Amino acid sequence: MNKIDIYTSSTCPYCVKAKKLFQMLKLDYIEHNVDDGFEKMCVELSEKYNKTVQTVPQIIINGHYVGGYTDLEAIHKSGKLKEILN
Ligand SMILES: N[C@@H](CCC(=O)N[C@@H](CS)C(=O)NCC(=O)O)C(=O)O
Repeated sequence: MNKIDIYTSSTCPYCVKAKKLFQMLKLDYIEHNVDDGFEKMCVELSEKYNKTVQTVPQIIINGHYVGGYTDLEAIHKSGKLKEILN
């Protein structure tokens, strides 16, 4: 069982692309809409994963910090996504 968290905002095209990729791969995800808590998310994820977080989407898979859509697409294409999936 995989745990995929995606932090999104309602108007974000990259969020839509990321969710579409997960749907295409038949991977369930938990969506956290941060329209009302964007700054809080940035601070919390930056601290938790020791990264500079300034955009949505933010994607975490099985505790691994992935990053945004371009990062997700890159690990999908390279095959690294499979390595962090169960
Ligand atoms: N390369 C990033 C780009 C993400 C991005 O630009 N997200 C926009 C919304 S779609 C954003 O968060 N903009 C807020 C900002 O730049 O302050 C990704 O692929 O996720």
